Amino acid sequence: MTDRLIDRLDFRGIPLDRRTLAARLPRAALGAQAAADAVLPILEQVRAGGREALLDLTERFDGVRPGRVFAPADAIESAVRSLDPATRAALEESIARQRRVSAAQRPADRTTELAAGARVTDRWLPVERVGLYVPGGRAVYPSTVVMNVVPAQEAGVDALIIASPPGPDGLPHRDVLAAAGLLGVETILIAGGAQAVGALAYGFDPQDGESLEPVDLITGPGNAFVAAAKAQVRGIVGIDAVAGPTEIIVLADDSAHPALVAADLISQAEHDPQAAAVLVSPSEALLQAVEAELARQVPQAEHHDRIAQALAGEQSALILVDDLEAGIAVTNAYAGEHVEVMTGEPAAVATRITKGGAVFLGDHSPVSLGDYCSGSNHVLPTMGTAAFSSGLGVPAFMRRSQVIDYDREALAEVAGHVETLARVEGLPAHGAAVTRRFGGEA
Ligand code: HSO
Ligand code: ZN
Repeated sequence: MTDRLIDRLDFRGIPLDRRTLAARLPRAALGAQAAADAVLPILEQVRAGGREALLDLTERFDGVRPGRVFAPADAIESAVRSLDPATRAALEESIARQRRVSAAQRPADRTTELAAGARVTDRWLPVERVGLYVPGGRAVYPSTVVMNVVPAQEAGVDALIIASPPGPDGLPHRDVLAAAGLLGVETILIAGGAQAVGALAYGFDPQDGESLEPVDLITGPGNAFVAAAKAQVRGIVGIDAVAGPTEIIVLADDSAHPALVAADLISQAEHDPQAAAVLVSPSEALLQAVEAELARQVPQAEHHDRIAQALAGEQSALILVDDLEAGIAVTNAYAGEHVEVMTGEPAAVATRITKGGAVFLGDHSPVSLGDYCSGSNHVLPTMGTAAFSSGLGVPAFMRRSQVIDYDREALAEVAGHVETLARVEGLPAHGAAVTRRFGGEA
């Protein structure tokens, strides 16, 4: 940390290759090992001890021992009933927009006819059972319930289990219950942290009338322990991603409004002292104006301490580049969770932003719109993983399996090639399995 509000980095004149940029880009080294070590015994305790262990761990980490591990139906119903009308309307709008975009993502089965009687079909199937982690703690995220549940439903997932830690009343936050209720999710596991991830991955035997079948996939954001636990159970179950703190990178030129750029950087810094806020610009004047705006806006923000910490952290910076070309290269190398393009002709520039979890164009598409109500999903790849992965959406809740259907003539046509390749690989029984179908011995 420095005395500055936010670091200034000068990238003018440097080579823009991957290795140089990777070494210079502002990114915190997260101490994943400590969290990994901490979650191992917790996962083992849940695996071995089932429901009782889950209750013990909830008592230890959340300071409350719920009477049951699943939220009762009447608690969910009452949370929906007591939603204030504006919150309900906002959630319903968020759900409706998320549902329209999700429905459009449903992949279609596709059959390729390779020859007469030779067909391969790519068949998409939903994951059967999904556990959705919804964090508690510093912020309450009913919006995250929407972002996880809606694409899962549109994918056709059979069973959805939400896991979320209890507050002092022994239940997940009312707004989380209410969002689940609005979406028709009935199974809510009252558990957070690594213990919740363990319970979803391993399930538990019946005890006091409550049991859980293991899930196939766990999605949703969480703190370092949740992320470490997800990384640990990956392979036993699927996971969406190992999510890090939220990040925003803004690519802006002189045409950008400094007050808006600053407001957007602050909006994501508000999440977490570890959140990353990065601005890349070829305009020294813009960087200065944004810095002045930050100095003006941060003290006015309710969560100014957290925001100031996030901006002052090594993960945040204002970066000066030679020109827009260099700005695009730096932005792609960063591969941020959220990328805002605040330049002239943002749509044209954005076609060249090839690495970003979600890309927000121009003055009227702020990240906070995407967090709640754009129709896009806010569960997005962090820490540069946008280079090889996608945010949550319908495909994340589906699997593709291929169906192979050849008739006799079609098989005869390629039989010789199969036999040749089998011979080349020293696997003659492979060739024989084909030869036999035509009355031959291998
Ligand atoms: N910006 C967060 C999501 C969120 N924001 C939830 C508000 N609530 C990570 O994309
Ligand atoms: Zn946000």
